[in-house]
Amino acid sequence: MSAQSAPARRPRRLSFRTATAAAAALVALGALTVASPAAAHDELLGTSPKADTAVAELPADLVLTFSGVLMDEPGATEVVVTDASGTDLTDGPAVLSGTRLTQPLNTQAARPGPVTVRWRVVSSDGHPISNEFSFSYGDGSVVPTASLTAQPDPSSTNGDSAWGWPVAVVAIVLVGAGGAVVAVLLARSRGRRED
Ligand SMILES: [Cu+2]
Repeated sequence: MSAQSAPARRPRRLSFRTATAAAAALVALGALTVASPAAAHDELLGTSPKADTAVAELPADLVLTFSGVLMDEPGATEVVVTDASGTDLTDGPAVLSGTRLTQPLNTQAARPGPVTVRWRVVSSDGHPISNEFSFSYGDGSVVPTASLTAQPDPSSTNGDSAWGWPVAVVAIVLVGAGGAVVAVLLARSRGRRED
């Protein structure tokens, strides 16, 4: 190693350290983003009527069952039930009892066909979770729910919310990118030591 080249390398070594720290931070952030929601949030275990099914009559109560005892605070729970024309089918506020959320329905207002349910609750860990599903009643055909996370899905590790999967994908990309940066930087520093 010549004396002339040493000063020129100092700033490069500093930026290498900074880049390594940034890459490590990305990896840690990605891992946290993947791990925390899946570990802590409650999940919607089932609904009555079931998602993506057809029922003969609209029941007087819509029931959502969760994996944990939901937080019962003013404004924490919201259930919006509409028919194909957008008519509100709820009959008063949803009633929360432990893990069960019951939403009375106005059976007179609904027209046969698809019914869309949008729900938002506060999980037992204090985090809001939300999603939507649909079913149909009468002679209406079943409209499959775009997001299938409202029902238990063995292939899913995160049934918390509609944006759970995009977040997981971004996190995985971040982890991959961070790992690649670390690998490139390690390879470069190894090459530098050899010269
Ligand atoms: Cu949580």
